[in-house]
Amino acid sequence: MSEEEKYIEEQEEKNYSASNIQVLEGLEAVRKRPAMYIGDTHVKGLHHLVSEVVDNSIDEALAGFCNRIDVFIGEDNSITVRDNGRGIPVDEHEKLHKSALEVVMTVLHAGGKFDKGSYKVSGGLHGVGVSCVNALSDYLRAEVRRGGKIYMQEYSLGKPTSEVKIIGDCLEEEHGTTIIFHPDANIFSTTVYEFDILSKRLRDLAYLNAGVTLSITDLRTKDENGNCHSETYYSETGLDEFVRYIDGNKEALIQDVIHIKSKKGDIPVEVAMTYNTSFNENIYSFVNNINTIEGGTHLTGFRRGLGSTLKKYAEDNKMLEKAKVEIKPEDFREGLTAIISVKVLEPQFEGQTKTKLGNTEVIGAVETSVRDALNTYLEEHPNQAKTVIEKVILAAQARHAAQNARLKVQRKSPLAGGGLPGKLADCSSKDPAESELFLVEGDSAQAGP
Ligand code: 0RA
Repeated sequence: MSEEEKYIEEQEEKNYSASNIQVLEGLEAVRKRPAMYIGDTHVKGLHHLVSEVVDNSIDEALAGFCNRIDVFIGEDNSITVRDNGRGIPVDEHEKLHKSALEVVMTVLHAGGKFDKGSYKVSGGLHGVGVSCVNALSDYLRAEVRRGGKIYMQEYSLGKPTSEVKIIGDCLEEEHGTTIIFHPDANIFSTTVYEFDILSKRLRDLAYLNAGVTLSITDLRTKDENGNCHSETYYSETGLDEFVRYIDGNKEALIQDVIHIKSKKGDIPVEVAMTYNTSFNENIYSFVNNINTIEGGTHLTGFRRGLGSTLKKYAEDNKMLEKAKVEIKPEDFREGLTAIISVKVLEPQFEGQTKTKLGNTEVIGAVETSVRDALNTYLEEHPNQAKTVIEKVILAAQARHAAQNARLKVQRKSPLAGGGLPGKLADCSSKDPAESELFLVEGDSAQAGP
């Protein structure tokens, strides 16, 4: 048995769960229990393979080495992801004595192994690296442009079918990685890619990573002019444009998108927010570019920062005296559209779909970032501040009116079975103006864009 096989066997005996794979593991484990690594083996898991590869390219962009990622859906439903990052290293791996390219492609490892200290998207949700995609593909080809040479290796079911070969020269300044893979029909219930699922993910990534161009081309389709269906996404300002995109043609309450960008400790926090005249709350949150649809500590921090800052501003400026109603946390969010994006080195994902951030240190990081930046904005924009506070008060008053109306109807309803006891009914119809102003911490989840 080789050193590597021994090591892998040792690790497998320890039976690591997907959440704490910190060490090398054989790709056989991925083929045995694919759902554990990519969520499921249906439409979602199939598309997740593309995300996994693209996320590696995004990591290169986050590290500052890549600004272009192109995706192609092939006629046979193969996927090509091409980036202009540094290119996967091809030199010999210290311990395993083979090309680093082969190690990256054939050994399962958690993110951050090579580049400790960077915010690896691929260390995120199911982030088990591109080797996982390799394990679940009946064919994969990796091409690397680096140092004036083009390197290539091919694989099937995660195993190399060729050496790492030099297949040509490129310009010295050219660099990048191209991964071509075809999903294994023995694993997936469908191997047909949907353009819209992939394009939506790439669009989100463009907004979340300002300055990176992402494109998708569907080589299966041709229009009457012989052109393939293709979309290119690029955002100059990132989250600001994301918020404007989400609001579409809703009527703006304030013209500005408030942009908050700071770093608390080692947690970069970015928020963009605005208000429209609707009654809906629209908050999307991301951790390491992953849409946390169940919310979590970053969302809690945002709500606290927003609520406490607006409340204090309104109190300090004596704007609440005429409100005569209690204001609840959700009143601060009526008509709000916001994107919260944080980067966390070791994210803990919890919840039913593992899309709820659990790291408690993130609450304070987001809360103080939001409080500081929002305070500055309110001080500098008194007119907008007044408009927002007035909307908050209106939301509270409307909520009270609706509640009172509901109670009235319920008391009159024969279904109430003789109605509520007189005392309780009296109590609940008490003038809301007499009740105290208070803040309750809400904890409802959010939906994806
Ligand atoms: C390991 C180490 C480095 C980069 C990558 C992997 C890498 C992986 C992928 C997958 C798709 N595109 C990629 N680009 C880069 C660090 C590179 C270095 O230190 O030179």
